[in-house]
Amino acid sequence: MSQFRALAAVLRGGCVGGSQWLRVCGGGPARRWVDPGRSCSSGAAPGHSAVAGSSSYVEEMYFAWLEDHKNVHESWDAFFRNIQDSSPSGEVGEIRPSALLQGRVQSHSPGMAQKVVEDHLAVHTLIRAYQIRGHHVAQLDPLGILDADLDSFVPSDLITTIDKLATFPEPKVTSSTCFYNLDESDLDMSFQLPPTTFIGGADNTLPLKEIIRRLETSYCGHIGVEYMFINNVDQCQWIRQKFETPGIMQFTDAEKRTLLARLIRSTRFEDFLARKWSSEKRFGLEGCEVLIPALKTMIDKSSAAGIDSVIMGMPHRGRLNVLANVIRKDLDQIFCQFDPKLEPADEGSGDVKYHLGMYHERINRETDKNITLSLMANPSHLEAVDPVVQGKTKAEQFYRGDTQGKKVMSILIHGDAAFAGQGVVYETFHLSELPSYTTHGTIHVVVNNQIGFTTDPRVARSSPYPTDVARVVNAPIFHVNADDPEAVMYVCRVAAEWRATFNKDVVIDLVCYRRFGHNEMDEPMFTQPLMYKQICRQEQVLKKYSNRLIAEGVVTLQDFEEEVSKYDKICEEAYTSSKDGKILHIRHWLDSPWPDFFTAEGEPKSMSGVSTGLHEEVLQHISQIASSVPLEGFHIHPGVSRILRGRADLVKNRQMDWALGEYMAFGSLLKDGIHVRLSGQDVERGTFSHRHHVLHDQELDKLICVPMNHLWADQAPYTVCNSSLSEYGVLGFELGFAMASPNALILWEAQFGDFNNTAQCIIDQFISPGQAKWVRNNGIVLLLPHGMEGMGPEHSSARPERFLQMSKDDPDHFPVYFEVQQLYECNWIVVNCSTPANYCHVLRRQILLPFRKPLIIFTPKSLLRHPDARSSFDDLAEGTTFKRLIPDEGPASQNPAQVKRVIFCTGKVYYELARERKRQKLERDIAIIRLEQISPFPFDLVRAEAERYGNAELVWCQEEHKNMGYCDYVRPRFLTVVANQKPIWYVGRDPAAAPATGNKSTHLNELKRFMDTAFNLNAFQGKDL
Ligand SMILES: Cc1ncc(C[n+]2csc(CCOP(=O)(O)OP(=O)(O)O)c2C)c(N)n1
Ligand SMILES: [Mg+2]
Repeated sequence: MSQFRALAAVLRGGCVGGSQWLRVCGGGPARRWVDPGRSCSSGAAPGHSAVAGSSSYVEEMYFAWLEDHKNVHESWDAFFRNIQDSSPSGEVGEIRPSALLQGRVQSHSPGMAQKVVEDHLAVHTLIRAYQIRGHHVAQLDPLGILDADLDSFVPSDLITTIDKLATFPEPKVTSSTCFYNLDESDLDMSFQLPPTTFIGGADNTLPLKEIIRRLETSYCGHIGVEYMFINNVDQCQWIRQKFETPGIMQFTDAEKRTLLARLIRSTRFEDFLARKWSSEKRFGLEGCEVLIPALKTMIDKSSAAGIDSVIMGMPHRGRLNVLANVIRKDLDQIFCQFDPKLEPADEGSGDVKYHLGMYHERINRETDKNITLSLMANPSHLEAVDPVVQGKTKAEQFYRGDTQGKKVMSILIHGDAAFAGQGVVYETFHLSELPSYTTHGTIHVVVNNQIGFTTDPRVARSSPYPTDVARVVNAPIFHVNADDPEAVMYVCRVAAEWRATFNKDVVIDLVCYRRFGHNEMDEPMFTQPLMYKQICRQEQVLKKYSNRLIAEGVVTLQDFEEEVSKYDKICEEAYTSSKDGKILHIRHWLDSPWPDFFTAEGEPKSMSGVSTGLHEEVLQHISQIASSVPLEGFHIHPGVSRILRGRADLVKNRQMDWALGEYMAFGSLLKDGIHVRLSGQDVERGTFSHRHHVLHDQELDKLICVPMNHLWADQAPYTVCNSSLSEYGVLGFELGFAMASPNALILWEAQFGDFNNTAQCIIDQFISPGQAKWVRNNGIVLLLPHGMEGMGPEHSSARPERFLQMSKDDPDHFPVYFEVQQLYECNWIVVNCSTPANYCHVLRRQILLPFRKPLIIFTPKSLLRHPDARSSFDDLAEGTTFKRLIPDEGPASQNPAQVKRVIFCTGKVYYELARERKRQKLERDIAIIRLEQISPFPFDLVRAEAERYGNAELVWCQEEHKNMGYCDYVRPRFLTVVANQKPIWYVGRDPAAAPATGNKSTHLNELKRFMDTAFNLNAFQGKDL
């Protein structure tokens, strides 16, 4: 708009900025720089500074224009046209333009020329205002009663209707008209359009009336486009082009018929369920039936763009409909879920029908290409599945080498209240652009029924729209009225194209309504009486759209009715055959099958024990890489160099510390083609600076070296990635990643185990019960730094008690089989390893097992560098395995009958106990036994030890407080082991509310007190059981 400012100044007799070179803004893409001294044929715009004081220049332009309008720049053309149009005689050809200008200025109104400029400025501002705020007045609510942005205010810089502007008499009175100083006499005036709009189509100028009309059509109809916050000009232009270009929203008759057919399926499916099972909860889609054709459109367009796998996550609402009509699950399998007499055939507790997942490969009818659709099983916990879907998508992309998301993509469906309210949505958005977490664009669809259970949006969120969270990642947001199916299909098309073009997230806000209560049994009139009075009057979208297509002649009433009865018949037939099913196979609802890993029946291929030992050469090779820099000329930090030298010294003695033990596990699995991925906050270096899996060149920015990827020529890739500062989102993501393949070791490390509780939902709803609910295995590993080291209440405890409380092994039952069978039956494995070798074994076992279980490892902090917490290479040699329990191997074990006390413990406290025992010279009297695998409980090995030390009293010692740690879990199991014939005494900290004291000396006093008890052989004499 600089030319207008310049001209305004010129016409006011001033000069602009003294610049000799002004940018020519008008006129579309052919932008040029012009020399002010050049002749008119250069086509300089009217804002040119050379105009200053030079009426002859204007005249030159004018005469050139009279000869042929194309002789001058289009902005001059518009300028002269305006003057001509507003000339009283209309005979401008006979007068000099300067006189004309002066004439206008003098005879009409002194500011007329200036007004021309100001009006142009105003029009440009107006266009921009619509682009930014048009969505606020878009007609988004199908019910016509609520404002989608929770505000009925019309932004003062929008005109909104031509009528409104044109009917205001002079002087202009309203804020909207005053804002621009435009009035009805301006409506027919033509204005130059800036290059930042496409409303002109092929025209560069348009009358104001038409400008407003087109802006209203583009921005204030049934689609509200929110995108002007995006800080990328090309992306903004792309969106403008998609929504502003006149007539761009076109559908062929065939497309309209397909849309109608899909709407019929969506609507009649819900009607059918309602008819057959009127008192069953199904969380129907009524009021947003358009979701089905919407998803199908996105999938069609994405398939056309090359996508062949779509992974979806969604909540309860409309889920059965999506399974039936998008994924195309057999209808009889859906209907048989409603049969209360159905017996479950698979082990596990199963889940309600609107939580189950599904995986299906089919031909996309629109593109004739194969496409795999999966809907992830999810808990009731709204939005919790979002990061899980992203992780699974990322993994599929990774394993297929789809580095740009051109083959695999995700679609997430949300409820309006949950999308706005749940923090995990934000956490998931923040993963969307991170290199190791991006899925290269997700299409989000919000089923915005303007209610959450019984709660109105105005009390459920502070943002205007439920979708505002997406703005943080510059995702465009398309709000659309769900009762206009074509508008919905159009935004779906654009969303799919956006994702294919920019590989970034996009949000569709499907503004709809919920025809019934939260579920079919609920009475919505209790809480939303007016809304539901309107809903009662609201015609079904299918009816509205079919009437429209019949009126347009696209289909006949007979066609429509035939299509409806065809689908009704399909439903009836499926209903009949569903009655034959007597058994419910949850296996048929698996979202992530691993067909090659299990037998055809889904069983492990073998149940034999696993040998996790390693060849000496493998140990030597890995340790050599772990203690060196495999890249020539790489400059590492002297501190890191010292650490690597320390490792080399250990290796010379065939010894390893914790970091080396981990190296051995990862390195050896990589050798066998197992992908290893370690993710979490600061994992690359390691919170405790022990790991250093990524070396940073000290002289070249961003030059890094990952030695683990230099182990073998044909090794699997190693991914180690510092995550965003999130637990819920990132753990969910890694859990999803681990679903994609059994041949990968996926680990998430908490910075401190204490922080795992912000991911509690993923642990409680997915990791612990995942297999029981959804019959799918998952081998995710949680590394949770844990230990009472005087670091205060938030840096001490990974809360072992919580994991153990959720372990399903029966405390009162002594199992028959151990090792593999016991692991097969558990819901997860909980370990606290005390040696690097055992840590390495348990990680290797995780992959060598013929099935997958989540593995929770309480990992050490001070032990990382403890001189006693080391292992010999011999502990990892061929033939060695993971030790579920480490017996005492000192003097006590040589004469067990003499032993007076056996202290069972786990983890770091072992080293404190061993030191104190030595100090008190009680090595013959007291045996110390380490439980390395806490759950499932090694009943067999504990019994062997208890029997071996038959005369000794049994003690459980832990450093945690009595109401925490392992005590409540192990005590009943010990009693089962000794058949309740002996007590198991507790030694440890007293009960407490916080996991640890914040006071260092209190910490040490507590330690001393329980150590004293542990080695006081009279401590329990005379005490009751
Ligand atoms: C994390 C979580 N908190 C609370 C609930 C209980 N709840 C179930 S549905 C619902 C309302 C959801 O509203 P919305 O997200 O708008 O979806 P709609 O049911 O309207 O489709 C609530 C609060 C839940 N399932 N999950
Ligand atoms: Mg809702």
